[in-house]
Amino acid sequence: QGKEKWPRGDEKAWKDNMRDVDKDVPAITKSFVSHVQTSLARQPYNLDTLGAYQAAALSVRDNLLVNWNETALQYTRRAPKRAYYLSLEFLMGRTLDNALLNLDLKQPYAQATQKLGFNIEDILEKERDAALGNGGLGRLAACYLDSSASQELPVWGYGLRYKYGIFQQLISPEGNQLEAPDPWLDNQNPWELPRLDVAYEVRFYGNAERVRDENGNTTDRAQWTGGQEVLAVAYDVMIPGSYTRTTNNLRLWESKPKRGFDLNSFNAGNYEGAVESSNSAAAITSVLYPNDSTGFGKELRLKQQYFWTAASLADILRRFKNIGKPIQEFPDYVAVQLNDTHPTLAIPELMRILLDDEELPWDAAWQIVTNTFFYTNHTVLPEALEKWPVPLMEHLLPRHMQIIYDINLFFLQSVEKKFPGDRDRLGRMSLIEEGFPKQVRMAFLACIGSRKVNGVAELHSELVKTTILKDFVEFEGVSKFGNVTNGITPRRWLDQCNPELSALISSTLKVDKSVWLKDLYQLEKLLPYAEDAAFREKWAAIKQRNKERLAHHVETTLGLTINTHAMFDVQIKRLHEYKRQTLNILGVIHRYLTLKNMSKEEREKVNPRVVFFAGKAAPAYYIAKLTIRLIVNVARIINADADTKDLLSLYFLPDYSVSLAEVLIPASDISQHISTAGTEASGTSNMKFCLNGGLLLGTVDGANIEIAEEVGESNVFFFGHLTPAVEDLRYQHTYHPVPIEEKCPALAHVLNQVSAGLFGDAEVYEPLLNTIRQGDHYLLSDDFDSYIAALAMVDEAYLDRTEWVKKSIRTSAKMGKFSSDRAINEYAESYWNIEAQHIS
Ligand code: B1H
Repeated sequence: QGKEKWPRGDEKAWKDNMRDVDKDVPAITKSFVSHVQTSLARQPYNLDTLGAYQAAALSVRDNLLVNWNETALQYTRRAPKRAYYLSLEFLMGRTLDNALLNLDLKQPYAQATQKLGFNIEDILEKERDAALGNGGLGRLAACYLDSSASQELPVWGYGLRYKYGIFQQLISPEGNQLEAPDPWLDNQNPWELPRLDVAYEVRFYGNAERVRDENGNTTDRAQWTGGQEVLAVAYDVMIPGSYTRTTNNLRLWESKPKRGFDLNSFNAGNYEGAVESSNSAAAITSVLYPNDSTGFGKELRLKQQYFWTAASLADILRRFKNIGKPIQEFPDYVAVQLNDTHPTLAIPELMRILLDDEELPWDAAWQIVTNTFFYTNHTVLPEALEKWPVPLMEHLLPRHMQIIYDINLFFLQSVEKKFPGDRDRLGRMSLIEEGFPKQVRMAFLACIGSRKVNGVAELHSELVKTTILKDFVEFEGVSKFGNVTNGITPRRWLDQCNPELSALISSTLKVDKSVWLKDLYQLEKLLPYAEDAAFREKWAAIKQRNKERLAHHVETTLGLTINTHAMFDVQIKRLHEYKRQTLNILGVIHRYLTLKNMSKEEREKVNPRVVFFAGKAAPAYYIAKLTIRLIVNVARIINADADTKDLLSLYFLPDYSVSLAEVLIPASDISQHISTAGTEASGTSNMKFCLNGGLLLGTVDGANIEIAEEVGESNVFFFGHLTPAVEDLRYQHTYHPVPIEEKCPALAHVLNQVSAGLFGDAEVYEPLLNTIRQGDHYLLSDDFDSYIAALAMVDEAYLDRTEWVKKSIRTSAKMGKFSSDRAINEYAESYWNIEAQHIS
């Protein structure tokens, strides 16, 4: 180390000319102008703000690359154990602002661009979101990358470079969601580095032939040949840590045809056939599936999963082999986190490599595999548990299907040993679900192939152990099953989205933000300031300006004027029945009807409220789309009602995204997290709102529970039935249904008004209303009255503004636990066994 020979040429000539990170305004100005001149080939007189964004981005990227190269070099030299986060989704949002803040270069960039005639905030607004994810699961992956780099942990992400991210949501005049493609790569992406030299071949279809030994008996090995071969090409995205040199890597794979065209069919004059293989290869990474916990079964999705896990494992294995250690030591150098079951094929794929290529015996291979992988479950909803039809797997991945059968055979033999004669148990635990067709249960495969399994909040991790994986806890012992409560990065979700609050915190604590942003428990020191009237005033004034910023955004994008003196009440998340946006909109209607019935005098005592919704529905999720339509049409009626519009208004903001969340979250007084108890695994936006001083109205579910534990129940608004009651209530609905009129007259009245056409097209909403009238799987009729009561308590509390602001300060002050730094350190220490690497 240090003594090694300089690789080539004159060492001094290299070192004197190596670029360092720009730090001062002159260097930044020079780099910016140089990118305008050469990279963009443009002139000052015709440079628009988009061009300025591109030049700024290219210049920041140069800085990132300096650190990124150095980080990679030092990791290679030290060869520490590394962790890899395999996720089909990375919901990154915008990069420039985050990179400037993490590098502590925002000020000098603002000055440099100012001098050249641009406003940095306008420049930042030109960036398109990188929206390679659906919702919480994808954004969690992005927060974890930020925290890994900030904590100087050697962690890489692996994902897919979708040509189209999550669809763009449009709302038709009738209120229907329409989906348009998101061609996010159209204006070039300065944040990625194509690595055309890093490419792997990935096979699909073909035949798997068991290898026979000299006596003609089949062995554990097989040969997989034929079929289709495509190429996985790497694109690297730099992930800067906050106030550190560490810049990690997110490697995204793009699919390409192995050959541009097939020469044989080309010669035969079959042009279509010649380009066909090229088309289907490119299709693999063309689009992100927009389902978010609903609906599977598409062959192309399974192809995506295998393509990505195969390329990632090949890359990881190649890096491991460069260290020169025996394959048995693989788990000492590599930990792989499976983000949900989507990358579960990595388990049979590593088995295939170890058996067929490395020629290890089965037990040795299985030993390595089960010490390498870790599996995070993100949902216990039965419809979201991945299962793949056996015939499809056999066709697409014949060798992997053999391996899965073998894993299952050995596994069930060991279950049979522990629970002799328990056939029901074998059936329940089999990796193969009986039926037409048979299906592979991916969560079970992920569970038995992993060293540890975790859920994403305390309650959810308990539910994993007591419901979907109960038999596995009994068989493998409870110590394999853990919890890592989710977290969020305070860099993006406080410093970046709420700069004024961040500055107030730094000046009040007299601590530089570089310190408290990486030690979020320090926020506790704000607690005494809840009693300080001058501080409260500043705190409240910042919330007010954030509300005005949101109002301004809505005004400029939608042309709507919003009353910023009203309470801002926000529910933003994917549309899903279990998240119960329907409960919220029916509550809004209830409030509207109540207001309509009030006298003028009574109305004068009412605090005005503005309700915001945003979120996308899966394109084929009919009920979720109907909910959007109802919200939009309720908004149309009540925002136009002169009797009530100053007291209640409602907005559905189209095309929810990370960057829209950054405007909405700091502006909220109260946010809603109202899933049926036991259905929302964690939720992460709840943490974001609270960190920004918004109060929480929610059910006793997911991470809401832990938030209340931290901030105290007096600072949150809880309502609704608890998880243990849910099963019984559902049973009642099915076997002893009580008409809604009897059970919950207030709700029945609201439903009847919708049915009667108060918000237009009466019959259109019947299928949505019937989900409540019949079956009511998500228990709206059970929770409606306590929901309305909780909303009234929120109104009541808001009247005492001093007390409200105290609650707001106390809430934010107690969010230390929810930093993704805490979460990622738990993974690093208790799961992956990796250590921080300081990059000098
Ligand atoms: C979560 C998903 C999910 N749970 C399948 N499950 C998907 C499942 O496209 N798919 O196939 C996409 C997403 N996402 C969310 O994860 C939970 O609902 C949240 O409660 C949780 O906070 C988040 C992060 O753990």
